[in-house]
Amino acid sequence: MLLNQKTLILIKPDGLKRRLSGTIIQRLENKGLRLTAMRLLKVSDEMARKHYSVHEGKPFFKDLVEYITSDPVVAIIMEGNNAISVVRNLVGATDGSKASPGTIRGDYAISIEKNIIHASDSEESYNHEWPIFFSQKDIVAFTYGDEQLF
Ligand code: FUP
Repeated sequence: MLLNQKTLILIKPDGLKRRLSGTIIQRLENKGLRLTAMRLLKVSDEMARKHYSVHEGKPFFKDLVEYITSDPVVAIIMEGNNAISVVRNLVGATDGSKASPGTIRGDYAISIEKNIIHASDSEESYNHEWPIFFSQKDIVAFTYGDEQLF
């Protein structure tokens, strides 16, 4: 069990523009995850290329960068037990048309490009991703009033 593990979440432009930010944050909070940092921002070309650097050279890289920079995103760090795998399971498969019902993508996405949300897939990814969107001073330590219930 990885206690208080952090993960980087992006509500992508399609999620934001479809007014799904509140729903997505609610689903993650309901699971027992804690908000640790959050901001609304327009991703620059440089940030996008860095964030998706593992996909550089792949056929979809250009479209991916164009898409994530097209409109704002909500960038979030959430924290909790095994947060990286917990959030990946809640997010569902990459292709919304194949993601299981009950997952965020399964419930709200029907394509692979516009799939609503990004979430770190490993500690290595998290360590690469979070400094693109946040600095140390953005990380806020607090506890909800009901944490002993989770
Ligand atoms: P995920 O970790 O589920 O977000 O998916 P990946 O890291 O494999 O891919 C990152 C993003 O690239 C996806 F959210 C959507 C996009 N993508 C495509 O557009 N086409 C593909 O074949 C694979 C990924």
